[in-house]
Amino acid sequence: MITTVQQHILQEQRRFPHASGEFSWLLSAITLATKMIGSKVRSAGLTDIVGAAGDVNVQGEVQQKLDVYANEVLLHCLSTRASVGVLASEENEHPKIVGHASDDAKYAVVFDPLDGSSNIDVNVSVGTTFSIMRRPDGASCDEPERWLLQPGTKQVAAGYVVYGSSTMLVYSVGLGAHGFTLDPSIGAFVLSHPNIKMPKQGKYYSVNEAYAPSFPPGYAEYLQMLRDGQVNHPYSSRYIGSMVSDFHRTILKGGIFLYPPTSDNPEGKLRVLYEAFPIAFLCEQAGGKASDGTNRLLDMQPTSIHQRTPMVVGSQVEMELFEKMV
Ligand code: AHM
Ligand code: MG
Repeated sequence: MITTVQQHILQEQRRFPHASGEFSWLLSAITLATKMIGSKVRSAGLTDIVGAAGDVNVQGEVQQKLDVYANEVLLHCLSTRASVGVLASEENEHPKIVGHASDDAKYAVVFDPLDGSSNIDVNVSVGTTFSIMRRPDGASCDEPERWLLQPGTKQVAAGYVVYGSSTMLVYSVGLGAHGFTLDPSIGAFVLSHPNIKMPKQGKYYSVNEAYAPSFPPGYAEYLQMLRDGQVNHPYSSRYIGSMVSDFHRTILKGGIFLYPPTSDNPEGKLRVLYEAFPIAFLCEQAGGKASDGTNRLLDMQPTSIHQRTPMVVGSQVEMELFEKMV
């Protein structure tokens, strides 16, 4: 028997006594949009869509870069859901207050429409990340910051889609992390990885080692210990440079992914709201741990929409050693 993501969301919703169904309707906007994005990503080499936004193609049409397309699709699909009042994207400086944001809109959605998009030109996997927050009591439509700037523990749902050798969606509403693989023959995300549990320990660490000289104290020694086999076995490294793909491997195989502060990015590179929070949420839901380098990442109280943070996520064994050493 197959379970589609739509069925799965409805089943999860039944566990909440007052569920109205509008939340599953909201999530269906994300599955629709990501299927549209996935389809464009699949044909990226064929359709002139690779390259800089604003270039004019042979038909004289202005080309749209894939990340611009992905952003527009998500904004459009989510704007049609009456439960959504505020949208924020990596691609837009300011949040969008949705036109019909009547007084009953309940949710804010934040996303990175196409993370790792510099990898598209060379046919490497990219992804979409998203997080959903509930509107705080009394927050009006013209104060979107109040909707958005909440600690990661307040996420009501989060997830990512990885456009890899297959397209996969991993999401959580706080009842475990579940993975779905897009079956292109029927156009549906089908449950393939129920209740993902990250192994307690993995074999790989994942970090951009070119920046190692500027990592804060402790990081170099920590990575050395992993390499030396001082933690049960010697580690190998894997770094795609596409966070969703690097994390997807980590959640399935265990290990650790780090984006520490560096001299170029002293606050880290990844964005709190739509990159770090959803990944940290899924990591914890799968039994792993997530840190901002010092504290539990999900406890962070963001102060601006595009704020960055150092990020370290992974399996229990690696994370506990990290907390001790760094
Ligand atoms: P982007 O949102 O501009 O695509 O940047 C985020 C990406 C992540 O996917 C990845 O983990 C990181 O940048 C890689 O950065 P670096 O090249 O500095 O290692
Ligand atoms: Mg990004």
